[in-house]
Amino acid sequence: MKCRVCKGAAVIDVRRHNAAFCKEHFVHHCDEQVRRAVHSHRMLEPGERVLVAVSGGKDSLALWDILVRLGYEADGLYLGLGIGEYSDESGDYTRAFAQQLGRPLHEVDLGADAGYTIPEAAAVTRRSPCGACGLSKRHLFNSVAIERGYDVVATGHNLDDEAAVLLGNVLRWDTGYLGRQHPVLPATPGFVRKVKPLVRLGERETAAYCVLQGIDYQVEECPMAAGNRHLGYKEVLNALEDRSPGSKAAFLFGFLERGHERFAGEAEHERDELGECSVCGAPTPGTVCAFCRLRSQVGAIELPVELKVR
Ligand code: Q46
Ligand code: ZN
Ligand code: ZN
Repeated sequence: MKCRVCKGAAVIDVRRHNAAFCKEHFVHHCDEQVRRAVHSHRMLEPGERVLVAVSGGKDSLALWDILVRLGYEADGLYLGLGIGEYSDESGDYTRAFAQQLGRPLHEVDLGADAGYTIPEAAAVTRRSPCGACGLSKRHLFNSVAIERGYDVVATGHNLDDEAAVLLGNVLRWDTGYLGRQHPVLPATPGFVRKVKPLVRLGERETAAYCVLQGIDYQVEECPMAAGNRHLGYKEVLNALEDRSPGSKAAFLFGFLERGHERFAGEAEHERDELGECSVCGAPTPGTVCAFCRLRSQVGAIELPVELKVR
């Protein structure tokens, strides 16, 4: 196996691109994929302050590393989810990497700062932990970015994640989600811009990137992910990709180029109908936002009597 660029010994092949790379040119390949994603979707402007949502896993640490090397002013935000040993270790990997990188890391601990952990929220609401987790992340990434003066939140969703989400949305023909599924969600009143600069890299590539760059990351999957629908979608897509390399990318990029626009109106319609949460002021379609409702359900805050009936 020879490097496509320098013909030296390759350390990894990327079947989707029908190419293999040595270490130096693989790192360059990853940089280029991020650069292309950022430019073609106008994710970031020079001089903007970027808040990278870091979990301690390969994707978010690779993203942070690449953005800093590409010259962006990118700081980290780590959310302690309170998922036992898994969260303790994830926090350790994240802090160690922030030190290595020499960039500021903001931390929010759900238990100490919001009054609940993910396992507690799942038990009280009797819903899936990922539901409570997803809504907490969406709320806090946004509110911390606004409070601390960041222009944009970047998350480590990669090609595999986005293709799996797309498959789920298509299987249900969820037109609202299809309208919102894009590597850039522009800023709207009460929301900073959200971007996914890793959409052009698969998870095998982000893992290899970390190993080659000496980035130690949390290899364990979240113990609460078991039974998560996306894992099933990923398996199906991996089977397809195995038979015909490139199908995952064709599925996702074809949608972004030719399908997304047709659903975008749905998402705008939903956004137009948002008011302000009467507890925290965040944009919400109801009177109290989902985050504050969750906090009241777990007993972390008391809602005013007139709001409880809803
Ligand atoms: S961290 Fe949270 Fe994931 Fe764990 S509880 Fe589910 S959503 S699986 S990315
Ligand atoms: Zn090379
Ligand atoms: Zn609220």
